[in-house]
Amino acid sequence: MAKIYKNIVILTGAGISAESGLATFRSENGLWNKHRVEDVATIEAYWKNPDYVHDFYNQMRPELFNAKPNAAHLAITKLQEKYNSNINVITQNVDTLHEKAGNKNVWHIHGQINQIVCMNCGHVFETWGDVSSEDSCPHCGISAMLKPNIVFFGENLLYMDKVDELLQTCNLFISVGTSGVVYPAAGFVQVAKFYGADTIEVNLEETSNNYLFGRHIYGKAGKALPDLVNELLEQKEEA
Ligand code: BV8
Repeated sequence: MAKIYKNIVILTGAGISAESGLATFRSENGLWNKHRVEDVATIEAYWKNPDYVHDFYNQMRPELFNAKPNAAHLAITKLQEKYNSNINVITQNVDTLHEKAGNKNVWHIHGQINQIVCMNCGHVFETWGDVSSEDSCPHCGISAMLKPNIVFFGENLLYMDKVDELLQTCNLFISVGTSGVVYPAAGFVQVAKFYGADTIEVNLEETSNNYLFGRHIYGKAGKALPDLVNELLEQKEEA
């Protein structure tokens, strides 16, 4: 009997952007192999050497600005347009490929590369240019307190109230391209399952929390996700 899902949540990680040419974090040539996490992605690293952290993200910004969405991102737009149910994207990615593909309801729980936050007044503004500790906040004017609006290890995630609401009401939870090692995102599947959702993991290979998923689709997201979207749309037709 074909199942129709009223509320769908899609969690994405670096793997969904891999076919757009962006490096993931934990593969052999991943970002974390070239930089120690402790030096660039912790709040302590930022306070110890803000310009070292700014430079890490300044170098990343042009590549992400030029990156193009791939078939996996576009498949989400197709699902949102044709499946006509409540479909939200919770992404750990700081790139804007979901938006470039036309995805709606995108929640960047680890922040965004093109956003800067002032640690003094909390003002968030957008830029694709370089930022340094000399720059001052356009809102409160104070300098040396600007940080990429990216959630470092040891910082709370963004939009967690919305995430809680989505996980408690979703009937289908799909995880795409994440290794499942970073919490609390890696635990979202557990919450969704507890509230009765079906769970599907789409990934290149087995992940750290794959035992939590009801179904696994192994392969590249650029092929596996469009196939899954077509399967869901066909089921909807049959119902
Ligand atoms: C928090 C910012 C509350 C920088 C990131 C001990 C145990 C458990 C948890 C903890 C612990 N000690 C500390 C913690 C909490 C910690 C954590 O989880 N640590 C882990 C590593 C042990 N979490 C936190 O600190 C979080 N905050 O908990 O707040 C708090 C408050 C105060 C004090 C304590 C707690 C903050 C987490 C966010 C950290 N920021 N990045 C940046 O993004 O530049 S994490 C980083 O990892 C990225 O954000 C990234 O999004 C995230 C997850 O990585 P993935 O996206 O999964 O990427 P990865 O490379 O790992 O995997 C890619 C996958 O894709 C692979 O499986 C690959 O096979 C697959 N793939 C590749 N190609 C394809 C593909 N799949 C399909 N198709 C393809 N073509």
